[in-house]
Amino acid sequence: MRLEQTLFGVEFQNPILLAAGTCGFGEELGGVLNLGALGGIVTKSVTLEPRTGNAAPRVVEAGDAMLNSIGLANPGLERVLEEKLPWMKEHLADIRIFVSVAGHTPEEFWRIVEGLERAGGFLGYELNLSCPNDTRRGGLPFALDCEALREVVVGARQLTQRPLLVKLAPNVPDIGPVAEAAEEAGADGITLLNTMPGLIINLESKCAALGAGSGGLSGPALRAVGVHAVHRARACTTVPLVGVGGVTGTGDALQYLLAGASLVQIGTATFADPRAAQRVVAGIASYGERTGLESVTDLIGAYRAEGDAVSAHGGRL
Ligand code: RRO
Repeated sequence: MRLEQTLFGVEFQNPILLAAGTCGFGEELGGVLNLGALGGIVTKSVTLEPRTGNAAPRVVEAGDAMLNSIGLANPGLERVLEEKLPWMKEHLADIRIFVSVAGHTPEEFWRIVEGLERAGGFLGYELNLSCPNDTRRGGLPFALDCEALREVVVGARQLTQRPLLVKLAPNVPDIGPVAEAAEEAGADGITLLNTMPGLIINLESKCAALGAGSGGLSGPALRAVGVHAVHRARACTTVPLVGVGGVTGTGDALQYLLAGASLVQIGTATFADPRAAQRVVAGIASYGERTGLESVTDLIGAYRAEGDAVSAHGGRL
């Protein structure tokens, strides 16, 4: 089975990417897995200024999930331009790189995109409008408010010809209209989903297990939420979708493809097994051989929804 596909005008050698926040800028993982064997990576979210992040502990296990409050720790735009992008340009030339961008205001997003535009070493952007750990001053993440989302995306669209992904949040009543708003505002692709707000309380101290209090839940517990979101977004939009949430094995990635995702990101699983993404690429290839498919694109959106119940909002559940 051919794993390659052309998206956003370029070829992806396979549909598996590492998710934002789980691979830094690639350097840290280079020694333990062959990044060149993947479809691509999404960098840690970049902010205008460097951020040291939230109080420790920043990550705790939660049964079938993980809760994090990293707090956007990153070196900031200038060091990304000076150090990270040149490194990626030299070492990761064969894979597709999206730079994740985060800010408190629309202007911050735009200034980062403007700053990055003069650099090489990456394909496009993933606008992180959905971080649960860095809500903009007094407000909600942009992805919880379609008008706020629209403003950021429309402005960013005017600044770049590069592919623009928009990353959405799980905690909305219906992801369909949010995905529609992202497409209408100029997104070339939509990433579904970021982590889900969560809280773990330590029974001894009666304090939060995370230093910052609440955090974002990820891992297998979130997979069905992500697959459903991709299916729902597929019904409402035409741009390529990128599925993320709870992929640990081949079958999980296949579900996202069947639901309509063209690309699949692996995040939390990499912490337990740095080679998880490589394993999934090999697993998809052998699934294709076993089932006699010609191309991975034959799988995308092949979910048979005929028997689904119809939901209250008129879409299929
Ligand atoms: O850095 C974080 O705390 C973080 C980010 Br930017 C995000 O988008 N999602 C998440 O779960 N954590």
